[in-house]
Amino acid sequence: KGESGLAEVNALRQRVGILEEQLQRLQNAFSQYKKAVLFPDGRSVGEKIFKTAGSEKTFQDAQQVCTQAGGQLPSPRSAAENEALTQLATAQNKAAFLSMTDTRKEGTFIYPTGEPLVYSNWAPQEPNNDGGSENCVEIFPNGKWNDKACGEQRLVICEF
Ligand code: 289
Ligand code: CA
Repeated sequence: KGESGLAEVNALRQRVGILEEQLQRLQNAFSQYKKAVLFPDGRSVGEKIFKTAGSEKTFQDAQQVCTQAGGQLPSPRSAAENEALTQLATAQNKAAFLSMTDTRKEGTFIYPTGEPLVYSNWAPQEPNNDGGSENCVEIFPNGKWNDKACGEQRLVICEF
């Protein structure tokens, strides 16, 4: 009984050792893939990945591009996420659309889920609903936000 118990423990130790090696190999491969996928137009922040294809589209078309790719337009929920988007906009020297809109209720910006903003980084005097028709949000290369007409063409960045 005692001897067979020891044999079982040793067999389990060997299996754990093999699993640890396999996990290490997977971690190394994953880290390599992340670097390749993020170079040069992606950023990883927490569990989110932001990536731009470099093209400029209206809000509706940008939304379609992102959902088609299995992602969505970016919803920065923290300064760290906003900074990651800022780096992409700066690299392209272009303003990009964010996901949020105030179409349902003027002045109340919400995420596509309907949830109100948990973070914002408006430029001074914004949002101002200029001309009475600015229901979308752009992020400038300096990271500040402006409400903007959804029909304008802006850099497409998707969140995954
Ligand atoms: O059409 C008006 C926009 O281009 C922007 O013009 C000015 O920069 C500011 O009034 C902005 O708020 C506005 O979105
Ligand atoms: Ca504005």
